[in-house]
Amino acid sequence: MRTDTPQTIYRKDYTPPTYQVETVELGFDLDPDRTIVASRLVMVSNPESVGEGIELHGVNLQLVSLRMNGRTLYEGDYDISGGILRIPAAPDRVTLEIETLTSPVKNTTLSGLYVSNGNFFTQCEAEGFRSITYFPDRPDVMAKFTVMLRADKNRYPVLLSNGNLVEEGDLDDGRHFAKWEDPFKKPSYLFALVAAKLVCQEENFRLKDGRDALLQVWVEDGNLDKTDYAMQSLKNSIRWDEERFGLELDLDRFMIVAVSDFNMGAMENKGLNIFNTKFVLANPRVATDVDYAGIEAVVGHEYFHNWTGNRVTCRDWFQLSLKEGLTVFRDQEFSADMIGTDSGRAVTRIEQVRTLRQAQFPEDAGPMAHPVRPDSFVEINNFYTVTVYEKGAEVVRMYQTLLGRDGFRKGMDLYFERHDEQAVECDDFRAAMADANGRDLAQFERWYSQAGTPVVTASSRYDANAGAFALTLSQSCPATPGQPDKLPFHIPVAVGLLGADGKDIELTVDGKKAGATAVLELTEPSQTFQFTGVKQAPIPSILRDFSAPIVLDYPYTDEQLLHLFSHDSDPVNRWEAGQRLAMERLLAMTAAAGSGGQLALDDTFIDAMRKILVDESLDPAFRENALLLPSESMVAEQMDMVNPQAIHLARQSMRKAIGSTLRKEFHAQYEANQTPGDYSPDAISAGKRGLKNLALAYLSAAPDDAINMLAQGQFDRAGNMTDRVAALVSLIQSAAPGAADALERFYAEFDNEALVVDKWFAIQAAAPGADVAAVRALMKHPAFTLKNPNRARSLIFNFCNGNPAQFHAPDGSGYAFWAEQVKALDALNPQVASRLARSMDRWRRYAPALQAQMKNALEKVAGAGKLSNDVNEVVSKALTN
Ligand code: B3K
Ligand code: ZN
Repeated sequence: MRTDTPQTIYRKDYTPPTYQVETVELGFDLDPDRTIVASRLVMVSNPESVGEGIELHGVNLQLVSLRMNGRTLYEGDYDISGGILRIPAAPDRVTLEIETLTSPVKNTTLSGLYVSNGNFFTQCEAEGFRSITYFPDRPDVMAKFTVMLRADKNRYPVLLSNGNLVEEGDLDDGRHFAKWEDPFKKPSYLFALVAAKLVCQEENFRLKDGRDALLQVWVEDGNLDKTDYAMQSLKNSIRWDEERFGLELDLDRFMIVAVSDFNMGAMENKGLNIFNTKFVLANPRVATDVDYAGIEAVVGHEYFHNWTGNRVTCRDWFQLSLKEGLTVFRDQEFSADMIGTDSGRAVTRIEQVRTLRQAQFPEDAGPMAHPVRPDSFVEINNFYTVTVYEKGAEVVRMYQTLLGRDGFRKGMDLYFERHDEQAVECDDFRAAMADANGRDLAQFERWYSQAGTPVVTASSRYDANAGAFALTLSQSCPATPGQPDKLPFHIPVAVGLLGADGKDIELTVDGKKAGATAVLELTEPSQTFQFTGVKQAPIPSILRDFSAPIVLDYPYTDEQLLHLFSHDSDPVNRWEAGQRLAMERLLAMTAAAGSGGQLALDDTFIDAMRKILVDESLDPAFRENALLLPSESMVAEQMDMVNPQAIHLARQSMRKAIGSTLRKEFHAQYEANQTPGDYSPDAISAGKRGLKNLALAYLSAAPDDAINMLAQGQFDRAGNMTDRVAALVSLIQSAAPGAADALERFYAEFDNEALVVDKWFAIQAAAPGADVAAVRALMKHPAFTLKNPNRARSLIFNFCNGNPAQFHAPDGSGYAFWAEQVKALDALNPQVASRLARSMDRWRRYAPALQAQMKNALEKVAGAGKLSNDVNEVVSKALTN
């Protein structure tokens, strides 16, 4: 959204709305070029407000008429400026009737009311509703909505909105109508409508209280063979929320609608979730295991919002993590519970830790760093971040770690008891957790107010005579923009001690028995915890299950890490030990590669990998994760001066060394983890495929004819997309003779499946040989378009973020390309453009020659005229912070 001067909005400036809206009646006469929106608002002045007059938001609207209590208002009775319509003099109770005009087909931003494949959709969070009609478009204004939709019956046979369908019928001129009523009051960001030619899979589902709810998954004709998993995930989500949190579906009907043009994953509109097709459509032919897992997680996430977000919503957008952090935590727990086993849970936890390190830690250390509850923003859409979502989920998880599962549940119950149908703050959630458990969580507030990733430095002393082990934990947190100094956090640090036999030592901490794992509460800058009754020098396993989103610094020796890697009963720390061993070596090899030295890898490390690989007592999914090396961007995060090509060289040669040394073992695992028969996305089968395909990838790192044939055979015969894609990637990675042909065949086979075509672009964008010229050539392909976010992401984002060695080409061609694409996207869709703009966040850490060119590219974008607030905020923060 463009305004003349970008303004910073501050949390401290919050004031309550001057009026509340009791009821909204909306009438839509839908036409792609010219949609008329008639709105009737019953508003009452808010006794809690300090301001006066009525304030309605509106952008890009053509006002046709405005009436207050039956009387037409003329300019002078109201004024419109800076996206706000003000009526200075208004009685305490008013009825406003507003008519506006919009052109959905011209709306390329995919926010507000827009057209995709000829159908109408809306996206209102965060501030899209104001481009549909004038309204107090803020989450603390909650109203009851009634919606009348009118449209051509042939072109738009399906008319949907929030809540219950109360009436439908035919009109003159081939048009028809549907009237929807949402029984719950809601903020405008949860409004939605769909007018489209779609088909649905539907089912009645018995809720715990005995009611039947109608569940529907709506898709374009031809996609009904891909809706089963979304439907199953929806039913699982409903059941899970009943069982784990006692929360029931509060509507008679719950709809999911898939749309191919969508800015993010999905949207939790009340009773009418709108989804990116990527998170709905799946069958074994077109979707991978990762896609299936994504569908389960996102369907769950949006469904769980029905309580955490919709029934209890945010007072203002600074509180976004109140609903997002909590709902991510809930979807994480849901996915883990769906697997059901402890080791399965651990694998999901490892994946969460990887996301945090890969994306959130860099954000927390970069120019856009912000607290989980930000204090200011220019464009709120820029703050739907990994910090608000994933770090926010970690903050919620820490309550559960500190209070236990039952204590956490008590806190949730109290939260709903106090705040149902209210718009509240993060502090209210914390208060519910504290009060329900009689705990003081005052210091815990700093997780919401302080940005940056805390560093906990640990040191230990063992006194053999006294049988005492002392663990000293000291915390600090780096400065972040606007926050030079930090106060100590309240950090739960889960710790176990391993004996020489690899077993857990029963713990007594500060005089109290604590079992195998003690949760230490670090609240001071530095604290020492005394473990007694320790009969042998132990190896500490610190931060088990990744109990807090911090960086742990402990002077582990290689021997200790190898011991933990072989024995730790905590699977997350067992994995972590392997990651530390790998990272040390990657850094050393990168340094060697940078100075033209030898890239050697020690046998001890390879041997440790071998042991895990062949350990049949471990789940395949765990073994896959344990053998997966830290990504190139994770290595970059560990360096003060990043040399992307050296990192690439180091990581590739490490993969090659492991692949060739463990060739026999990888072959054996490849054979042992086949999944014959019908495809099933369950965690065990997916884990086997994961390990098998990891084996293939390692083998392909040191390829020969036999290995190329193995990949080719898998590509030719695979019965599912997971194996198909893995084989294709291996062929391309090893530059096998059949690679080009396989790519061509893959496209020919799936050119009708947009989500598979996205994969086809993505694989090529991330291929080691893909330089800017190759990406530019792919942009000329008839299937490429910047207008579809999935397609733009598949090629351009995957190149800029997923192919660092090429993106950071020494000649600066990657940066010039980035600048061009940010500008081109910005003219169409600022939200998508602004995400791409973030690729340059860490420019200050690159080697000087690269750094200068990155800065130059940033300045080029910043200096371009007519930039959106979205992109402007990101590039100017990158240049100043
Ligand atoms: N709440 C939406 C995200 C809206 C993003 C607006 N730029 C999806 C989700 O988190 O569930
Ligand atoms: Zn969400």
